Amino acid sequence: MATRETRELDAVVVGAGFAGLYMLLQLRDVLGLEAVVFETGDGVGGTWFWNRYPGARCDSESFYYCYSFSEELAQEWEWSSRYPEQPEILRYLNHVADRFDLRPDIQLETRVTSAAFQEESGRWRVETDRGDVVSARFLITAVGCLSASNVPEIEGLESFEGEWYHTGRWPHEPVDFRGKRVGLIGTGSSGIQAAPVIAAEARQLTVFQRTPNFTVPARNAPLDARRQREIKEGYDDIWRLTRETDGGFPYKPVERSALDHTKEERDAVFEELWREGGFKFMWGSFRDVLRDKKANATAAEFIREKIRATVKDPEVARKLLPTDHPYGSKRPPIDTDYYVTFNRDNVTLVDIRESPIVAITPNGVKTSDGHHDLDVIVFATGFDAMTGSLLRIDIRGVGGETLAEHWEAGPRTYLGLQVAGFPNLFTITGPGSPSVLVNMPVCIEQHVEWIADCIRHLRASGRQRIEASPEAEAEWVEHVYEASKQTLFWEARSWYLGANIPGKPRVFMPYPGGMTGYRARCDEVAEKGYEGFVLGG
Ligand code: N01
Repeated sequence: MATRETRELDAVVVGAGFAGLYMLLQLRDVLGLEAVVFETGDGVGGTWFWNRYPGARCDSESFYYCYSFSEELAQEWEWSSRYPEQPEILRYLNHVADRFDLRPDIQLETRVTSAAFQEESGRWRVETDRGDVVSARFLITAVGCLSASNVPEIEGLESFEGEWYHTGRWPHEPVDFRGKRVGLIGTGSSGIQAAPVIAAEARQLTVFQRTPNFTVPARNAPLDARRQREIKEGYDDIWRLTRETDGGFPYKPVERSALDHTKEERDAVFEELWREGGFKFMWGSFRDVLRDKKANATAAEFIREKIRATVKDPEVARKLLPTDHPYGSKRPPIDTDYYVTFNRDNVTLVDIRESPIVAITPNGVKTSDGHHDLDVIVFATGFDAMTGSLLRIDIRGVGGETLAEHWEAGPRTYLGLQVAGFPNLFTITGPGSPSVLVNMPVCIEQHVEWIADCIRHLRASGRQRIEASPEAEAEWVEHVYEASKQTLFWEARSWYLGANIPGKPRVFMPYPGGMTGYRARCDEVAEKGYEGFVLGG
């Protein structure tokens, strides 16, 4: 394990979530390197360690929201339900850490504070808040795309006399809402999962909504023995499909266009998928829902009709109707009983576009048209996505340039894997990679394996250094921008664009060109001797 003296290692991995655990396994057990993982939390699990809020569960289905690299692991692990709750996913990741004996090389409760590239040695000097100083050839970030939680600066928060929490930094001890008046700020995926669960327990729930969201029912259910068997027997097919599809989902892409069908025909398709539940509504309905405004409008209107039909009070229903962005241009949530929650007597919806939050007071939230008395405030206000978790580490590359300086006008990477001027730094699911637009474990495994192959290649060819060229980086940044222009993503103020963080540059951060093309491009780059990278040493 790491000590407080300077250690010489082959690699440092930052973060022990899905990405960090598998990266360690590849580095240590496949490549035979000496590596350490530094993890801030006092347990492994990353996102699934921190996001313990009520109702937190995966909104991808369990049978493909997991690792595929070990068939034995897949065969022996049994998911209880279609969408497992956060504790079950955390148990899975702990099982992985134990099963592959990863813990001896993971140092918990340790935040990496700085990493500086040493030009003379070609190594990274990494420091932590526990006083560790490590020298490593490779620095690999596995910090997660949605890890730097965003608590908005609202005047008076420090004066609030009740309890307040952020969904992404939820306490380990249960939070007791019984008999309490709870304010929930934010209606993204987290808020939409949390609202029904809090409403069922609290005396009163007040939901402060800035942007109404489109959400589709999850239809969670236990996995019965027959389904368990199908999943295990289907291992090869499932994972082949996830590698062949743009979203990393094991569903064959649909060919039909929403515009070639009558409203009745379209609605029949949407209705069937609404009943089935989950992301398939988006991927498996019509091929152009996410690409064509008119096609998108048909799905959006179908969901709005569902809201009108579900929510009894027409004024509340009106407030819940999303009208200012296309469906899917913000990351679409999946819910369990979200809209129906607004029929409860103990739930109030406050539209903070109509009556903005003015301040937090010692006993609640003051809006432009009144005061809401609260005992607890839950911020479901999201994250400084994709860049926040990297930029809070003081990372310095060649010539002492900081990553913050390099990314002043928005993140710049080559393939989302490397940054020009930061040799031997790899960013798993970094900005510029499909990452958050794709089933995460699929793109994590692709990155980890690509990075491991790259390091293997370097060692086999006697090289010690790899760095994205500024030209390749510039071309990739342009390519990501051009690909994003073909989509509807620019039509929303979303965290994909950094629009949720005041002052953050508006850059479309993930790569929207699809996982299959992206995977092929990464493979081609490697086959061509790491085209676009400069290899040295
Ligand atoms: O965060 P969000 P999230 N005042 O940014 C509002 C993943 N995830 O934690 O839309 C008032 O989506 C904000 O309003 P607006 C998933 O990728 C996965 O919910 O910006 N309100 C919005 O309503 C997801 O996309 C799972 O106008 C403010 C909300 O807060 C990502 O994490 C579960 C505000 C933030 O929504 C983030 O989701 C949960 C302010 N100052 C999350 N600032 C799975 O199940 C922000 N808001 C796998």
